[in-house]
Amino acid sequence: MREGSEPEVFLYGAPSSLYTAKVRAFLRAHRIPHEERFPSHPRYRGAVREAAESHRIPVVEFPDHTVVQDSTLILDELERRYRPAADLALGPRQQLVSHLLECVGDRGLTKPAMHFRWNFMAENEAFIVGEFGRALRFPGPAEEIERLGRRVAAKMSGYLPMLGIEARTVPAIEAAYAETLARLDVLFSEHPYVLGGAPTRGDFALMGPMYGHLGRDPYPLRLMQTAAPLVFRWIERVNGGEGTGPEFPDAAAAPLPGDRVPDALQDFLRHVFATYRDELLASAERLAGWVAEHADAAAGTLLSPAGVDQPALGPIVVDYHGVKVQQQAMGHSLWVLQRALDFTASLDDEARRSCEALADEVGVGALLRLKLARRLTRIGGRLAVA
Ligand SMILES: N[C@@H](CCC(=O)N[C@@H](CS)C(=O)NCC(=O)O)C(=O)O
Repeated sequence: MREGSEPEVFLYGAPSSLYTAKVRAFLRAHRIPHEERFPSHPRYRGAVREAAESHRIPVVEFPDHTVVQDSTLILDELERRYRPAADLALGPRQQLVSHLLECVGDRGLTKPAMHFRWNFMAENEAFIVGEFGRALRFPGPAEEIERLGRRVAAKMSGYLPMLGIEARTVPAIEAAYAETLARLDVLFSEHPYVLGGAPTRGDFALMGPMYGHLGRDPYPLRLMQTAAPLVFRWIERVNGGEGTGPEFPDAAAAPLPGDRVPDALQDFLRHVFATYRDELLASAERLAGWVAEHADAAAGTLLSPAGVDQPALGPIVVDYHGVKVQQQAMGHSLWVLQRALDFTASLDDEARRSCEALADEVGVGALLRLKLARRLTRIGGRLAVA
């Protein structure tokens, strides 16, 4: 926070939370005066959680009492209020990339993020249990922090099967993540940020998994520092609001000119979407199944059973780098994807052709030509058909 300035944003979240990392990165990179608070804060318990209509973090409250949950909607609101010059300067292809990276940050790297957190307990357990406990009760007696931390840890680690993370799939998850790190390391050896010399929305989205879990839990942090030191430095640069940093003294502090998308970033997207594309396409089929079964669902009909804000839409089988993975279809991720589809549809012919050519290049052409069986919306923090 700028010294002596009043907070302009209150961020309710936790250091170990994936989606909080995305919002925090925006606030830090843009040096916006803010105050981060735990969900144990009395204001959260007393008013903010109810206003957010969600039990999830991050939640942001502005001094005018606007409260927003969902990291994607929070970044929309922050962009509306702060109008970041770098994002406004992006060309259509670069904007498409920002949307694709928002999809990646949503669920495209969840498998390595959850695997490297929960399947390396010898290194991670004390840290992560403590982190969860402190978010709920700090300061407090050590036993109480541990008891609360273990309770949250049991819930979160329980998500592994529905994400398709099991002994049989772990080798593919680890091999794919090694490739992810390698491709990002090349990217950040050439550019300070994903699209050049200034951080943009894609950087923030990627910070969710790459920092929130993979860049600070003990085991994956060591892995990143040893296998991909330039990815680690990118994290420091974004969170520190470092600008182009000492590595790139000559880089212009702006996105690349001419709507250029670095080859190394295209390589990274091609790699992640080689499987994430199929997860999304299979999820879209599940949505189509739901729509067929609820042919007369009025606009506003919730897709989730009571109490479920981000519904799983049923089991899917996906080819994940050569291994068949059984997991749940992801309703919320289709809502994030819909934003990319809306963006492409809003373009004039020339820009759309250029974006579609890029999409084909990185293997997401079919995804961007997808028509969801119904438009999705969010009502009271829950997923619904529009
Ligand atoms: N789509 C939401 C996801 C937020 C989310 O799932 N946050 C996690 C912490 S990183 C959470 O609150 N989980 C609670 C739960 O799974 O019950 C966003 O982008 O903000």
